[in-house]
Amino acid sequence: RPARRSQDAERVEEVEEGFRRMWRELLPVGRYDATGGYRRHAWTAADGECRAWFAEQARSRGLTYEVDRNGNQWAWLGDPAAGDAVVTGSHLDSVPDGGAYDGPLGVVASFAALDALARRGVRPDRPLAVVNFGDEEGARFGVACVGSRLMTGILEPGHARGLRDGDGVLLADAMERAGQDPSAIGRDDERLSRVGAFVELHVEQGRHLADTPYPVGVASAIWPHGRWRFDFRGEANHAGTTRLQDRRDPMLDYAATVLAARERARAAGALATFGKIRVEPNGTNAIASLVTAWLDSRAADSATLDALVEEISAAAGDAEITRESYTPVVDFDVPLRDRLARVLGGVPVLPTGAGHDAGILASAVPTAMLFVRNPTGVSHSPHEHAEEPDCLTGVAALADVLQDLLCA
Ligand code: HGY
Ligand code: MN
Ligand code: MN
Ligand code: MN
Repeated sequence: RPARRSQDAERVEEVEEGFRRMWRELLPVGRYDATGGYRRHAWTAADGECRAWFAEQARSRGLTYEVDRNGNQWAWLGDPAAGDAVVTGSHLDSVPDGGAYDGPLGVVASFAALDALARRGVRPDRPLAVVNFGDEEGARFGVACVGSRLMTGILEPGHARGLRDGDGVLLADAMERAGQDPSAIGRDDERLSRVGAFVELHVEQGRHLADTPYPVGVASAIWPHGRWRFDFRGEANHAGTTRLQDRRDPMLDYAATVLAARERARAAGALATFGKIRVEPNGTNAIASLVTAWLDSRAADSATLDALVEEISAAAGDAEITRESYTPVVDFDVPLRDRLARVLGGVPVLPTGAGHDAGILASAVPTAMLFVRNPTGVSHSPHEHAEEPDCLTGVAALADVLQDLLCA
């Protein structure tokens, strides 16, 4: 009995060491020294390094490695074509100056969970895959979850190819330069039909678990959310000679809209954020000719969200407004999420305002999410954090869930 226990402890120790090794390997990739945050934008060199790391994880475990038509990476245990696969994973790209955990924790935990299953001697009856969805954050081309949206047909391939980054580079060209054929992107029913269930582990981006004794929770729903571009037009002129009454300064309309968004969101019990702007000509001593600002808005239900964006738009005067993306409410598969909560012995089930590839996959296959406790709730910031013991509990929880799904 004691001998058995120490063998089990050794196996757990090996899995945990593997987790730490993978974490150490990824930590320097795309790190921005000034802040300690990450810039791993889709189809950049840093993203390429993350993708090479993923391919190496697959190779070193003897898994079958594939890149799908939409640039998502897959590592398969078992026959990919057998069908009814259990798939786990997340993303490796980041927001500008993002944290280390948002995305990578789910991918690293997925490989570590596979290691745990191997050490437990689990022989799956179904294929099992780890996936890295491409361009989850949409930090470069503006639309989030590009890889999963293309695969499920939610994003039209022609529209995706035509998206441009801040330097005017087409998504199609960026993909091509990274070795991915942009003419092949689009809905991938064949691949989707192989997936029986998808489970994404993610660091919690909020404080639901922070004040509980639970290091892991299960997601119930994702708030509806979207992105809108506001173009406020004015007239460039000299800052030192143009009388105030003669100016057409779009910065004023922009500022008024930001304040209105804050006030209307507060009144609606919802969220509205202007986190990115572009100003032309962007000179200190010139009145702006154009302010482009991006609104990210989210609410518990779509009626509230739609009404809020309507009100903010009304406050924006004659700004030109373009909806760039919209994700309706996601209710995760109830039998699957109940099953996860049961396997984990009754953990909190919580909603989130953050978007995920799991939210996109949920439209096509039974999907669930696990959240790992975030002690501060901070995310999309270099200060994002999760305690290592909580991450390791997440790995064990994911392994338990996968084992249950694979062997039942
Ligand atoms: O923006 C989001 O909600 C996500 O983290 N992609
Ligand atoms: Mn994120
Ligand atoms: Mn994420
Ligand atoms: Mn001058």
